[in-house]
Amino acid sequence: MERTLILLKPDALQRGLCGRIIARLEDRGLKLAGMKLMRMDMAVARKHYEAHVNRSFFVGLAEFMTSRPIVAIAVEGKNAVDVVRGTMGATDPQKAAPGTVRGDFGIDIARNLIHGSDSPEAAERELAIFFKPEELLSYERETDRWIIES
Ligand code: IDP
Ligand code: MG
Repeated sequence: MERTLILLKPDALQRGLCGRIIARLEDRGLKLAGMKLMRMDMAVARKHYEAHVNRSFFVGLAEFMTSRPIVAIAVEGKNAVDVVRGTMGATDPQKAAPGTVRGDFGIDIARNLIHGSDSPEAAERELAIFFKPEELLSYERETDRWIIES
C-alpha cells in the first residue's frame, strides 16, 4: 500500500475549502494516515520545493506557502500517488479537468489549492519533511479487506 503527501495550501484554508477537498480524498477511498495544521517556514519551503528553487516562480511560491497556515496530510491507498495527482488535476487550474480539485475550485496557477507528491520516491522524501514516523498511523478499515491486490 502506497502513501503520499498532500498539502492544502493557504488558499484552501483562506477560502474554507479544506473539508470539501478532504471529502474528495475520502470519497476516492484514500485512507488518512496523518494530518497536521501548521505554518510552513522558509527552511521547509526550500527543502520541500528543492527541485524548484532556481525557477522564476520560486520566491512567490515560497512567500505564499509560508504566509499563512497550511494542512499537511498523509494518505494511504493503492497507487495513492497517481490517484491523488488525478484527483488534484493539472498544475494550471485553467487546464485542469472539471471534476478535479483544481479544475473545480481554481483559476490561477499560483493559487492552485493543493500539493501532491509526484512519485513514490518524492512521496517518501516529502512525508519525512512533514511527519515524524510515529505521527503516521496504520490502522485497519473494514473496507481495506475489499481491495484486491494486482
Ligand atoms: P504541481 O504542484 O502540479 O506538482 P509543480 O510543477 O511541481 O506543480 O510546481 C509546484 C508549484 O509551483 C505549483 O503547484 C504552483 O503552485 C507553482 N507553480 C508552478 N508553475 C508555476 C508558474 O508558472 N507560475 C507560478 N507558479 C507556478
Ligand atoms: Mg510538483
